[in-house]
Amino acid sequence: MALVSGKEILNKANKEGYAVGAFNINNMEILQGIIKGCREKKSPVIIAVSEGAIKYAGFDYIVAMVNVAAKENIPIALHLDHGRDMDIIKKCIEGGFTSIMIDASNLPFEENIEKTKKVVEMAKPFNIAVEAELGRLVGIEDNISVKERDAVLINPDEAKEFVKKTGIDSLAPAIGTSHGAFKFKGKPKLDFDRLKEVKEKTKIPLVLHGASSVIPYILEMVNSYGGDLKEAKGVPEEDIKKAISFGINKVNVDTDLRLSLVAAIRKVLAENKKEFDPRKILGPARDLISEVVAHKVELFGSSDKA
Ligand code: TD3
Ligand code: ZN
Repeated sequence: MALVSGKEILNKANKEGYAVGAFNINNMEILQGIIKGCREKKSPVIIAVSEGAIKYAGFDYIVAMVNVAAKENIPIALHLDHGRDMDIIKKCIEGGFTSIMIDASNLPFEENIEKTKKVVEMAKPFNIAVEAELGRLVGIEDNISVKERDAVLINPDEAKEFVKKTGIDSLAPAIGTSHGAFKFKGKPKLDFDRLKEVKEKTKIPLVLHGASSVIPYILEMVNSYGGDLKEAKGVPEEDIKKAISFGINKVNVDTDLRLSLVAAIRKVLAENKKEFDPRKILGPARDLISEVVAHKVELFGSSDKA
């Protein structure tokens, strides 16, 4: 199969009420781990690449690797995550990506609309899906006031206007998650009422950023083999399920893959002080990533949707 447009993958998920994982890659082992997990579960998948990952691995390496992965018998989209630089966005659109996120959420509302509209126009002739973001990605906890909440999270009426004016294919609403391994100090609290309202007002595929769970057994592994990430906390799996039931169709995961990779590497190195074969060090990391990804796509409901 050739790479598939993100539109195709997400419109089907929206129609049938499940979510597809968007997993970030930086190297070959992470990509192979993701693909193995999805192949086993017969799940479609979105391979997400940040501007930083493009700088790290090189644009041509990323595109070539993901095109090799696309020979698999499952639908795979190649997605630019948090695109901010118009030169990189242009390069991705012309260079074989099938999905683009334009992240202008740091700009004032009208400027976000203008910049997003430009990217929608650029992507249109290529049938590339465009995702944009509204609100700020900050962790929301139990004790936050309504006023504070309204100041940072997505406004459902603005969401409706934004979708209408830009013509985007999917929207990432800020509803209380954040990136990284330290999402909440207290009890996590996603704003599900807001999410529900955004879905009712826009009806398009919605994207949950900052959706890693910081899986307890992986964190335990990191900490018990020499790591020090004691206070790490992510989005509980039941909250992910709930978010999907309220209209999330794309779940972004990077941190859980990073933690899995590091947990496995730490274990091998701690248990085998004489080991220096990269295959013995990175192989178990790749295996653990595929195990975690297989578990996630089951949770997201995309198994057997390939
Ligand atoms: O866009 N991403 C991936 C890049 C974030 C940097 O880790 C996400 O929304 C996933 O967030 P996370 O940190 O929860 O995996
Ligand atoms: Zn994100």
